[in-house]
Amino acid sequence: MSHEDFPTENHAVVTCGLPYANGDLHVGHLRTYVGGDVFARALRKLGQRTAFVSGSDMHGTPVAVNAEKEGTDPETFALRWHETYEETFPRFSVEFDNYGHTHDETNTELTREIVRTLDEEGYVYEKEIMVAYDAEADQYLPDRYVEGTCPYCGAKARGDECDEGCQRHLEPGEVEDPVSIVTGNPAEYRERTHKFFRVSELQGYLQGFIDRLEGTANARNQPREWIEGELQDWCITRDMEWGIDYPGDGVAPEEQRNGDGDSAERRSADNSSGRSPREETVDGEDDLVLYVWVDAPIEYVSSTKQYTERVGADVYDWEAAWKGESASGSADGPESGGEIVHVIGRDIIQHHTVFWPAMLRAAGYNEPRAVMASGFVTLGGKGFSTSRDRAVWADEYLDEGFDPDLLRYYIATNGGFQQDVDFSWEKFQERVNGELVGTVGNFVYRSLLFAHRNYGGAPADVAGVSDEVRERVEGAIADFGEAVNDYSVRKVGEAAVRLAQFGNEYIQRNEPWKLTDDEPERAAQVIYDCVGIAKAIAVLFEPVAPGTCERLWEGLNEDGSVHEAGLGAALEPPVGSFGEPTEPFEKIPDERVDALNEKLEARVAAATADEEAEEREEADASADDGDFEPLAESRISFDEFQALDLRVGEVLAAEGIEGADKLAKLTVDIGVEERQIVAGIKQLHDLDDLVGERVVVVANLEKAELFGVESNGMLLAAGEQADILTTHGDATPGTKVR
Ligand code: B3M
Ligand code: ZN
Repeated sequence: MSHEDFPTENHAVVTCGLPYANGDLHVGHLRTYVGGDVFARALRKLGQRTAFVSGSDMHGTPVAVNAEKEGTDPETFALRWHETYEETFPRFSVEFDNYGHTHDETNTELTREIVRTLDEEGYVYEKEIMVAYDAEADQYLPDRYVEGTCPYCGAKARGDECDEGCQRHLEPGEVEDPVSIVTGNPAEYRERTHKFFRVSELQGYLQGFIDRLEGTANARNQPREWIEGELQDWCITRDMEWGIDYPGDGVAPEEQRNGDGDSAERRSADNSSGRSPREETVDGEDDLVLYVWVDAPIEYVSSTKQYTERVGADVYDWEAAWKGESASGSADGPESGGEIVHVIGRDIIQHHTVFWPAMLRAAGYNEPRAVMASGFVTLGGKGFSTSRDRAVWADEYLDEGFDPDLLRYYIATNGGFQQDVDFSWEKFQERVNGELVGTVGNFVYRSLLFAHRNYGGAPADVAGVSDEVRERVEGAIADFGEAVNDYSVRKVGEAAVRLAQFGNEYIQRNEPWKLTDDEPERAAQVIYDCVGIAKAIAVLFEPVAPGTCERLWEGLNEDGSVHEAGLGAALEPPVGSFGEPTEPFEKIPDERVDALNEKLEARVAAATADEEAEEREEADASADDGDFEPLAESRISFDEFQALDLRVGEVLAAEGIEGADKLAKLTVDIGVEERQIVAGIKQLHDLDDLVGERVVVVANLEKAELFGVESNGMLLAAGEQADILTTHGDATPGTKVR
């Protein structure tokens, strides 16, 4: 890539994180897809050759688990959701140039080819590891089949990701206290041979990469901690049936496709290696497929390839984007040709800034130029939850009959892209009625109506827009270009709204309605200027409100489609005559918002009640006698016990650690000194009440860093509810506990 400002001569490709084909889409999902769509449209407006691609993520445990719940096979299940997504995205004007899926032939073959290359280049090795296993269900428990505690931050975590805490990727075997989601039993461990990708070998490369990476600040900064620390190799196979088989040597691709093939490698696999009897009798083979995070990002490339296959390489060449040399000359690694921009949710930054660039590098592909990671959409400050129906659904929005452009505008411009946005219908209404109806709609409608009534369109015999207006439009074009180069979706939207604000002020200041009789030439100039501004708004606002802008464009009798118009069109003279305009946006009445609110509040209340009931059940279960951990088998000597330096402490201060659900930072007086201690108690205790409490501290525990905060010691606490140990007499801080 060039790192030159957009537009460049290179082929750009904008991708959106692939939705797992496992359930309905909600407004939280749409944030990323609308953001990606706005950005891709904006790049095209600048004249950048751009492909906008994505696809459905068909594999992995997120799909397998949900298919199993429904009693459907994963392929049928995932294909059904894939078809739904394919239909839903365009209804929000999210128009991918290609929308494929990870299970199709293009992606299966390309995945195999890339993995083979990694293998041939020496980036893959085999290792015996312990993987979670459920003896009762008689199956391995990869990824989401198991839940436990994150070893890094203590949050509740899934087998392969700390989704509620630090957002880290977890390797098989890393999650602590693993419990099977199939039976609820504690998982056992079994030894298995798996394939590993030597990410650690690319550490030096990745350090350079992260310095070059553009995009949102969260995506450029968060990975430093991972890339600069110890980089783990990455297990790229899983014990399951659903997925793409690890490619064997010399086996024709067709024989291994679709995760249910009968490859030579699999047939010769060691049958005594602890595979479940159930699986053996069903298909008599060793189920080892690629980890879903291998074939998923490869779909970005496959989808671009399918686009080229459809339109021809002269229109768009996928190889130029993903493998080609820079059009401006220099050809080496980072300087190579594509402008690859990944638009994702902030929970998958690590995959896109560590594993994926490592894979691309090792396989000889171009590296991403930018990663734009969106914040989440929340409800009442809490994350959406699909399973609890705490969400605003995509279909629900459409069923309300709202124009998709309203939601696009709201989620694209309400706060910076990386900020979390708390969804509310009032806020939605406020933005729609204020900026869309009040500013943009008002200006466009009143000027065009005046122009139509008095001149039948843009007044004739006007040489062009006035200098003042030309400068304003040029300024808006410059702001738009800067917004794209800042990766700011919000500022892209703001450029047009600001121009409309100016338009309102301009027409108000010049009062053309007072000029028509006495100063007809000035009146004509002002109205011509306003039509020019309206045309510029259609061009500049198209990325955010494509449907509305196309209608406006047609209303102005302009040629072709506003989607094809470049930024230069914003300065071209308007065609001239046009008919009676319509109002671009409609006001949302208060009653409408009240009804929507009522519905949403009831839903959030039900979700919260469910959650609380579940938490109580969990607490009761952990208090249950039958649930005690078995006593330790080995005994320790008194000397060994003495080695523990346990002290009485007094809590001087306690505060939550921002961004961490469970962690609190405590200042504890242990007599000899004050200690900063991080403890996983934030959700379980009222932190203010802890101040002044006596506690017991392990004073000689190695220092640790949790969520970037140093912890110098540990509090003793009992059980899941972190019942904090204290003293009952007058032992002063610093007293040793024996
Ligand atoms: N399918 C969805 C997620 O984790 C996952 C994205 C893949 S992008 C290559 O948000
Ligand atoms: Zn974590």
